Amino acid sequence: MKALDGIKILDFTHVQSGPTCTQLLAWFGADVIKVERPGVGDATRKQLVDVPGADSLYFTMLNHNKRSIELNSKNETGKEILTRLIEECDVMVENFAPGALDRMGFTWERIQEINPKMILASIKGFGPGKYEDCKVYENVAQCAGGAASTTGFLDGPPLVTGAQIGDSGTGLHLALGIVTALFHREKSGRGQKVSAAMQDGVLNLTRVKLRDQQRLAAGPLKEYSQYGEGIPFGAATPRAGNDSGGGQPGRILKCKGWETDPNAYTYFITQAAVWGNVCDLIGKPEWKDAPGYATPPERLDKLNEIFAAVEDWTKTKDKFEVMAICNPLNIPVGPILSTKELMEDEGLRATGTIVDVDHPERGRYVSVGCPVKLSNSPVAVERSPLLGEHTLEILSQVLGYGDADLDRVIASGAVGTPPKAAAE
Ligand code: CAO
Repeated sequence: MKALDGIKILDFTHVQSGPTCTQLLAWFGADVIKVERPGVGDATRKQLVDVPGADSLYFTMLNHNKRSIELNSKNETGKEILTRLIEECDVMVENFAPGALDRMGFTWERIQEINPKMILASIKGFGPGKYEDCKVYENVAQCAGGAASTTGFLDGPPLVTGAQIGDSGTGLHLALGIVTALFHREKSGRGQKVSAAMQDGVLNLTRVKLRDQQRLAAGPLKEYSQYGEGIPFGAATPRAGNDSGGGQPGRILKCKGWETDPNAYTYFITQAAVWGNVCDLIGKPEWKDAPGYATPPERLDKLNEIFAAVEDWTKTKDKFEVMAICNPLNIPVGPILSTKELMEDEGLRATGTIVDVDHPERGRYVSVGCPVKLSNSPVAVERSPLLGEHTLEILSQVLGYGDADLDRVIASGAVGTPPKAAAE
């Protein structure tokens, strides 16, 4: 039995943010019924296509373990089916542009009338306020949520990160909101509305930079490289390159092979507790007790000099040798791993964090599996559904439609052309 066995999710999500959330719930055992526009489906099915005629990796990697029903929610019979699905399901998840659900006729008030126990979970770009009507994609959220202004180097423009903190990050936040609302429903007997705005999700993940914004009032941020370089601070938290965001100084440093390999780098943290080990390792034992070097505050204006000396050492080793040597000395380091190296990592495959998935249209592909492991609810990653693959199954098994109902529904055009009709 899986943790969320018995929970039915009406999945009205598309693109990345919402599907990330419902994929997690599916991995934890919920029955996720993905509603897609007949003949079209989630736009990502046909975005960034690498195998002609097959669902894209963008779609397959975000929609594992779900069932797909084609349903035109603007058609009268489609609305009837959607109403029945709302009656049967526990949670409805959507990330339409603001107002789209209302325009379909399914306001929060209407949904509560249909099923008072329903949890309606929504992702929007912004929360209530001046931007609430805006459509938002990943990088807009990274920019509006504070991440971009604090990412990059001091002398360069703001940067977005490859980690999809706006989409997948908000999906994670929403998943937590949903299971919390399910837990609350056990006691209250009622559903509720769960909202997660992408700007809020990014800001939550950028909170240490708001910490630094307020610390500026007390003087320069001494752990930032620019302090040691004598560059004055401005009104807002500056971009800090690869400086550590915490209290232990760290940088990305070159390793052996950096001239030709763009990922021959390591992250290196000069944690105060192992300063002596760092000094011995890099051939600077005299720094252990030297005035100006012995304590963390004294070292703050010398971080460039110190990391240059550490880099002289890391450049003599490859990034895995750095890891092998530093770990026994309790020095926190991390190799810069490429996507190729991660895909081939045997350890990640052993834990199910990287998985191979077979797909009837595209063959075998690699995906990220569930990053959260529950000891009593193991995850088996199953391929994403083809468009409308489960339309008839859902109508008959979940909604109890008989043959006459199915004929009527198919004739109405509300569910596209499921296999039964296609065969006739
Ligand atoms: N049957 C009938 N109509 C359907 C349907 C279905 N099964 N599914 C969707 N539609 C309709 C919607 O009702 C909407 O119609 P109206 O505009 O007439 O009300 C229309 O399809 C388009 O929906 P949309 O506006 O959500 O889609 P879009 O491609 O124009 O915008 C996006 C996409 C992501 C910018 C927008 O949905 C959005 O801002 N979502 C919230 C934030 C978010 O999640 N962003 C992250 C996306 S991942 O990077």
